Amino acid sequence: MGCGSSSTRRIMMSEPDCLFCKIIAGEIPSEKVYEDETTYAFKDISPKAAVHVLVVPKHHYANVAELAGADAAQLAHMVQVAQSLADDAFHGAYRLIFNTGRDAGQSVFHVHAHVLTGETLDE
Ligand code: IU
Repeated sequence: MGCGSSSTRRIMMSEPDCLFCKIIAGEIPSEKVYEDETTYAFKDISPKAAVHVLVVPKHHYANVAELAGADAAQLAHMVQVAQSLADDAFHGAYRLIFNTGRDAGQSVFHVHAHVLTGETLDE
């Protein structure tokens, strides 16, 4: 399968024990809010804002640094998806978070952007 957001074609890789790979494959249910060839977005099961969506590349990368090194266009596309979601939810205002590493709060090691929007956020 090609990667529409990248100038190079990339095989979508999934990890057999990865929770988000299973969600993307439909093996575990999720509340999908957006999907295209390379990217999947769904509601976080434990929302920290009125709208809390996780934007995830279909290809498995462990964290944002790994993604940025391998496919910067995919990372830019995820930002565009986040922007579009926030345009619809809250006049384009949102917080974008990539927890990276267990000590920073990362619990799922398939890179995901937390998009917090839908209400005025505390500083
Ligand atoms: P973290 O940055 O790796 O901690 O984010 C993982 C998120 O995945 C966290 O906010 C969870 O609430 C969320 N999540 C989910 O949406 N669905 C699930 O089945 C599981 C976790 I497990």
